[in-house]
Amino acid sequence: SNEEVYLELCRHVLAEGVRKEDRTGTGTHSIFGSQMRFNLQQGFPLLTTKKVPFRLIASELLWFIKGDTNIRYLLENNNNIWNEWAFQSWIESEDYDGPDMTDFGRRSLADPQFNEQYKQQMKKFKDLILHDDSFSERFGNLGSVYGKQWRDWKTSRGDTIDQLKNVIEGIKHNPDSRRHIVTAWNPEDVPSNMALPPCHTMFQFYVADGKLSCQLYQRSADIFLGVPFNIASYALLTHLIAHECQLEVGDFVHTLGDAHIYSNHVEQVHTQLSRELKPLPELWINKDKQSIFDMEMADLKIEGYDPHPAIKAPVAV
Ligand code: DHF
Ligand code: TMP
Repeated sequence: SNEEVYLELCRHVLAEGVRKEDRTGTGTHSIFGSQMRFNLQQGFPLLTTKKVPFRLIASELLWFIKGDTNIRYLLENNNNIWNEWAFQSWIESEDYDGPDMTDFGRRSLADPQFNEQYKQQMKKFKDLILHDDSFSERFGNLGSVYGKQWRDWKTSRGDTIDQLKNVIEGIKHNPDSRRHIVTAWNPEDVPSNMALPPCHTMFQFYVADGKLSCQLYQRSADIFLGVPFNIASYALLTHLIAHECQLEVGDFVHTLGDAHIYSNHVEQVHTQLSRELKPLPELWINKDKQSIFDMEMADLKIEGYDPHPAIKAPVAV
C-alpha cells in the first residue's frame, strides 16, 4: 500500500543510516538520497500507523497558497507547528526582556523548571501575535519562506513572480510542458532572510493520460515528524490543482536529500513500525469551488480516517 513505502524508509534508515551530527545538536541516523512514490488513486496518503492531524496540514497549505508568511493565520486556526521559529526571532531581539531563552528547544526537554518558564514565555508570545498588530508584524513573520517564494518571488528587475498561478496556467494551457516548476529555494534569501531555509525546495508537475502527478525535491527530511506532514501536504496540493484543472490525480513522487531519524525519535519509530496498517482515508473537496485560491478549511475534509493513536516526539529546533 501507499503507506508501506514510508515504513520501508523508516526500516532502511534505522538499519543502514549513518550516525551524523546536525545543526540542532540532537544527532541523527541519516541516509542521502531516497525516493517514495504514492499512487494518489489508491487512497489519500495520510498515515494510519499513527494519527497525523490533517487539520494542521490543510491550514498550513492554505497559508502557503495565500502567500502568507506570518504565523498569526496559523494561530487563528489553532495551528502551532511554526511557533518555535518565530519565537526564536523575538527572544533574540532587543524587545525581549524576559528570562534567557537561549537554546530553548534542548533546555526545555532537559530541565523541567526551565520548561515552565519557556511555556509561560511562549504563551505570552502567542497572545501578542494574536492581539497586537505591530508585534505580530515584527515577530510573527518568518521571512521569505514558502508563501513568499511561491506567490511573490522578488526579481532583480524589481517586480514579482507568482509561480503558483503561473504553474496552474501552464498545466491548463500547455499540459505537455516539461517546465511546470515551482522553486522555494532563493539563494539570495538563504540563509539571512528567513527563519528556516526551505526544506521542500522545489516541485514539478507532470500531465499524462489525463492525470496530474507531482514530484518534490526535499533537501532535508525529518522522517518521523516532518515527512508525514510533507507527504500529505503535497498530496493535497496535487489534488487541489488537479481539481481546478479538471484532471484526475496521478502519483506523488517524494525525493529526499538528507533523510534522517533524530536519535530522540528512534523509540517512537519502533512503536510505529510494530503497528498494523489500516485502510487509507479519502479526501473530500467542495465541488462548488474550483479555484485553489478560493479554498478554505471548510472546503477540505478527510473521510474514513481511523488511525492508531498519535505518538509524541520532541521537535528539534
Ligand atoms: N524542524 C524539524 N527539526 N523537524 C520538522 O519536521 C520541522 N517542521 C517544521 C518546521 N521545523 C522543523 C514545520 N512542520 C510538527 C510537524 C510539522 C512541522 C512542525 C512541527 C509537529 O510537531 N508535529 C506533531 C504534532 C504537532 C501538534 O499536534 O501540534 C506530530 O506529532 O506530528
Ligand atoms: P535544517 O535546516 O538544518 O536541515 O533543519 C531543518 C529540519 O526540519 C530537518 O530536520 C528537516 C525538518 N523539516 C522537515 O522534515 N519538513 C519540513 O517541512 C520542514 C519545514 C522541516
